[in-house]
Amino acid sequence: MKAKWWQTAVVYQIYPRSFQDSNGDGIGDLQGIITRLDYLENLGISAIWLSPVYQSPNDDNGYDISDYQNIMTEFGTMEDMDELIKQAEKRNIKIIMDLVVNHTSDEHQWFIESRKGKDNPYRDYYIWRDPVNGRKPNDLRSIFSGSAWEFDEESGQYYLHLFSKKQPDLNWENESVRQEVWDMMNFWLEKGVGGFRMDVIDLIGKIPDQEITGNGPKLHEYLQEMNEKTFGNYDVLTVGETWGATPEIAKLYSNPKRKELSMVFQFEHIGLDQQEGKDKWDTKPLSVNELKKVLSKWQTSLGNEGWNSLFWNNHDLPRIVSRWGNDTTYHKESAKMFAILLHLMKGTPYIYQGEEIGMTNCKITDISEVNDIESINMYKERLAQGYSKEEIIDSINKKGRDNARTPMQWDNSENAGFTTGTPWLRVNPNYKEINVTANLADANSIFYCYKQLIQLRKDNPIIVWGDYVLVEEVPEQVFMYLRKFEGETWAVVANFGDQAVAIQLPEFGQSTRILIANYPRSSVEFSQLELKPYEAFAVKL
Ligand code: TEU
Ligand code: CA
Repeated sequence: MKAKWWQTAVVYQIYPRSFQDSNGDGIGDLQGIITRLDYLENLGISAIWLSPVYQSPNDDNGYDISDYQNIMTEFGTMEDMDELIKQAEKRNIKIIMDLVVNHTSDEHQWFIESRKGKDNPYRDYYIWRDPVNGRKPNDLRSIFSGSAWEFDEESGQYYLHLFSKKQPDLNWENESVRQEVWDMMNFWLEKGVGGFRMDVIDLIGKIPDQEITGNGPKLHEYLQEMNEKTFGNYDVLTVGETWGATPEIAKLYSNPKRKELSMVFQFEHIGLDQQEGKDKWDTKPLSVNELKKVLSKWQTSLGNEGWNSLFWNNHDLPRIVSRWGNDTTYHKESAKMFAILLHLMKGTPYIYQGEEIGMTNCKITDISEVNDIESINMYKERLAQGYSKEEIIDSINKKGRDNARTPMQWDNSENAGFTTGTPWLRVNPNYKEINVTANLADANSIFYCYKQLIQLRKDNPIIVWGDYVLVEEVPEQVFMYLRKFEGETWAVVANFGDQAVAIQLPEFGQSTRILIANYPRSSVEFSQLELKPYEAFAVKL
């Protein structure tokens, strides 16, 4: 079958605020990104997912948009954006925009109008409700702590915000809202963008009066309308952020016959260290068996009715090498183990800025060091609930989003080469050892492991199309799977732990056709195979 370009692509996510500052104000910007396109071309990626760069008061660092068709002043101008699209295109790199249309900023013109009064033509662009018995309409909670209802004195009504108070939810039942979104999306498509990542798109079908938020009854109707009215006529990548997706739901979004999206981000694997029914802050140890089961389920459930995305990291998640790897003794080995394990699976891989050089979490000791509204709101809420400051700071160090947002570490000069000014968020002190320059100078670096994996995907259809089979007769900490395609079989083996482990699988024989490995290895003898801590490799059987 003819592959879609995004089925063989690897996507790189840039959080612009933290990627590269070009004018010394301590904030990353578009011109800074342009200066780093050669680096990304060298890595071999085919597309950049750009976190929001639109006008925003930055209550949620750009995920609160006040003008979808103008560039955030701190990031540059629309001319810079046009130049980025063009310069990327020259390097065969597409720009995927971040579409945040579940909500806007409260400083968007639509909301400024809407809150003027009940008879304003924009009133119905948002979700306003009367008090019930003098109280908020119902118990819907904001993901950023507290109630999802904010009282507006002016009109005596509440408005809905599933995120911060400055992020009022749009009313998707209103076809004028949908038309505004289509017009805005077509503005960007006509500029030649390569697609959209769709922020919390599973929420746009919400029915607030029934306290339904994700996967509402009209969600897929809206997405089919969106496809037909905007990107359906373009060869673009669309990926929905759908926290609650199961494989069955993922098929609804990504079955090509349904003309909705290319794929979704599901989060089942990345939530495995969260206690059942609790918040992200309430963690438990990861079970490697659970991880094997969940990832294998996703690898084998979609068939040709959908397409997987593959990721460990993004701007909302702690850095995987700190979260589930070993960012000390086995830093390089475990970072490469995650890369090898994920990039040889079926689906489109996403690399989050800094992942390719093994950037780690960055501990804080006091809430004053924290930028992220989600962490700050949780801190206040849990302090009021009686949690100790130590427990809360520990939660933030484990799962806080700032871990992913410390500036990109380019070299060992001051501020890691990110800025000549004062960085908006602290630079991780380990930049002296962990940085791009050091990686490029070391043939055995994490960077070259990612570069090799990206090239393997380009050269070997088995990675894109091969059937996936989990190998179960191995110790719990060993994650081993096969890929099979047109008579060829690859085995991918990963020791997901800091202890050496032996496996005996004589039926797999032996091979010297090592495709990639994170320790020196010239052959594999499966009848007696000793794996070093975090050892990972792929071999042709
Ligand atoms: O995130 C959706 C979302 O729910 C996350 O905030 C997640 O629940 C939380 O961070 C736990 O890690 C998207 C964007 O990726 C995020 O950056 C925005 O803050 C959010 O939507 C609102 O736009
Ligand atoms: Ca700047």
